[in-house]
Amino acid sequence: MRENGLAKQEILKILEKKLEKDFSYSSGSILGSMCTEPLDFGVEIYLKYISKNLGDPGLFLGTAALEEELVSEIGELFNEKNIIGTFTTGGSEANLIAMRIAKKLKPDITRPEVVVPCSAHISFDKAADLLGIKLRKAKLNDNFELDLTHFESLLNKNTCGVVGIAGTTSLGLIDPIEEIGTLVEDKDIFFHIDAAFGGFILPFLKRLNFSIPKWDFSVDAVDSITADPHKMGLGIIPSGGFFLRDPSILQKTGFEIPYLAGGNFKHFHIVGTRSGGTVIAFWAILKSLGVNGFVQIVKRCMENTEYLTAQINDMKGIKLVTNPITNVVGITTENGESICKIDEELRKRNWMLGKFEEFNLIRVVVMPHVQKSHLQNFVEDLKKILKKL
Ligand code: 0PR
Repeated sequence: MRENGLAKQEILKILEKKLEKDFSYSSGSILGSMCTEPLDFGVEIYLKYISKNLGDPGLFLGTAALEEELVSEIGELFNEKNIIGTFTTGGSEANLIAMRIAKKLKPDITRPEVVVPCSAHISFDKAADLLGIKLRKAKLNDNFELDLTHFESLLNKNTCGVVGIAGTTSLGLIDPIEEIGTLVEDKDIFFHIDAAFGGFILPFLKRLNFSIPKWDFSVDAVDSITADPHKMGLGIIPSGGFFLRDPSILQKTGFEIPYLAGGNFKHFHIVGTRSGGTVIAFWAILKSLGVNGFVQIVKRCMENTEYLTAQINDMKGIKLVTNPITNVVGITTENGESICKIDEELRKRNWMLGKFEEFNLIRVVVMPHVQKSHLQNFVEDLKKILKKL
């Protein structure tokens, strides 16, 4: 560390140079990310309230009340107004919280197991590792949908939780949540939905008359949901969300910090100090956009998704993995060859997509920052690459 500080201008100049290597959302090359540029107004609010700490809610009573208000607004969106919930660092922390609850509610199970589809996000592997839970992974069918019969066969006396995904990481698909619900009802098994990605797009797709199966608290067996502001919610990076139907679970399984200036309180969090600014910003984003604002954003994402899928359908050598039901497009080779070569060539041209080797697919996520002109350039490059191969 330097003895004397540097002038601000100088620091800014150095930073600009050092961060030149970063890709930017506005350039269009980030095509495989589930994050996006947060809404400008949200950024403004975040900067204004950046020092609020929800790790000590007794000191920030207004912010804590705002978080509750925001949770019940989201509850309405997810079809159950009287939920409780809290904001996290992202979907991974929210899923970890859900897995911990599933284990805690079943103290008599000495070797707890959770059943997840094999398309589940890596955060479930991390949570299982941290919590000493055995993860049982259910297979997918040839069409990449969950094999329910296999899922059911993995349930046993050690099962403390099951997970369904509303908006899978690789393809944006929705698991058969009602059917999983039927498998676990009357079994006293905790049922968690990972809608980290889908949470803030599915309700708006429904408004646009897309056919979206039930995935939220409207399914009676669903106990909790992960839904992330920093994905389709256009929230500050990082911000995730965890929502829970039964408030008594907080009393049964929450942590306590008895010594805080603001007083003792029950909470689910793995972290202590926690951003209030991201929560206030998301409150403001919902107020500013309203349902119709989100619907317009989602409509544009879907129009761009349709443009891309039509182009892929017209190309020789590659094909869609499935017909997208959200703004996630999976691309694979027509003849079953590895997709890696195409991915490599795309990267050389600065197109950054997600690559899922286990499913032999590359993923474009048509986020709000992706413009049609970006996709047109991408399609041109893709055609050139395919011609060369
Ligand atoms: N659940 C699902 C269904 C997810 O897709 C993700 C992350 C998570 C949970 C975990 O969320 P956090 O990353 O907030 O903890 N999905 C993205 C993915 O793995 C994360 C991501 C975001 C990756 C931006 C790259 C990127 O540029 O694809």
